Amino acid sequence: MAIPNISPKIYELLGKKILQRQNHPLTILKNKIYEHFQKVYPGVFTMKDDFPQRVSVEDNFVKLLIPDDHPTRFPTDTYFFDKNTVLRTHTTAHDFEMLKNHNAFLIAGDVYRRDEIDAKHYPAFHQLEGARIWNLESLGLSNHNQGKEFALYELKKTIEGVAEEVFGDIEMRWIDAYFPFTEPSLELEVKWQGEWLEALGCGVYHPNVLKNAGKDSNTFGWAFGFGLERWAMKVFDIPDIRLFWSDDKRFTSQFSAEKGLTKFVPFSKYPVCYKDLSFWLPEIFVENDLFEVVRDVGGDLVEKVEKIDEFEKKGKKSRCYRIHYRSMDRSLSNEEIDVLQVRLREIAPEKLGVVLR
Ligand code: FA5
Ligand code: MG
Repeated sequence: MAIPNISPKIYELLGKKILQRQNHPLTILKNKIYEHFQKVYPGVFTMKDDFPQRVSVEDNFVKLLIPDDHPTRFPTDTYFFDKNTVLRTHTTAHDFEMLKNHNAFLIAGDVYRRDEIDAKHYPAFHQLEGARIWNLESLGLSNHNQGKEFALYELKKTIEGVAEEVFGDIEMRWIDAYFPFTEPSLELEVKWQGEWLEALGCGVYHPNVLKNAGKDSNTFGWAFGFGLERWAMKVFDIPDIRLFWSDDKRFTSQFSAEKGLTKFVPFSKYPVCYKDLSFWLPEIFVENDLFEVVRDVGGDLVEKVEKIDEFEKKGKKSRCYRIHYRSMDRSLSNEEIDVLQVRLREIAPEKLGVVLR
């Protein structure tokens, strides 16, 4: 996959500025979380959500100790403008700028990743980042272990406070996680449609990250990154992540800043249309490349892409993927989907090196 690898579909999303739409559920939720922090920690957190989407590889990866050979560093997973700048893959890229002048902050923004397609995944989503740092001496702590313990306690308490305010009384659990830039690292999962859904990642800043931020060695603290869509799906009962990007009035008209956290009333779903794509694999095949090609052809009509079959014959590998086409706002005709499918069959061999079966 060559650089730059930002497709026209992604460029379209860059201009959507969803967090500036005051009556959009993601903005309503973001404001609710901001208000919670203002109420519980008056004047402590500085809020900023207008950072540019294009960030340096340094800020997004290097200073966060994400190694050169980590998959997220490759154009298979991340959108590159050029070899030194990317579409931010997380809001943590902005921590360095904020840490220059603030000891506690919240950042919200749209982030981009090449990813699978289904009700929970979309190549663009929103994160709400939070962080807080202290100085060991000013808290009367004598070493980093005490700092770590303090920060971890503070972090959990802070997040549980938000969760309680936003979700009320719900089932959730902490699990151990790994991020190169925090130690320890944790994830919070919440129950959604009977399944555990990963709602945020967080942890105690790795000392080298704070060093990269220009802080002295007595500094310590925590950071978190909420997946705003994941929380919003739970809070507003929104069943599909693609709805957040929809301009369908039947969706947008249901939410307002005034009404706050209300439940979404689903409108009837239009029928789904399945089309399969079978092919022999080339030497190197990356699923994310297929997802992107399908998305480029079908846009938001693609509800899901799933692998349904796989076999090997005389050393050749075959796969079959099922593409679920469905529109949010109208019935699709078989002819119209056939046009997309023909187009897909044209460009898949060219872009992916597969041989169609
Ligand atoms: C991160 O992005 C870290 N920057 C979070 C963090 C910040 C950790 C500060 C420590 C300190 P992760 O890739 O797990 O972590 O994403 C964070 C959250 O974003 C996830 O928990 C999930 O809720 C949400 N998320 C991740 N991928 C997607 C996706 N494709 N679609 C929607 N939401 C997603
Ligand atoms: Mg994660």
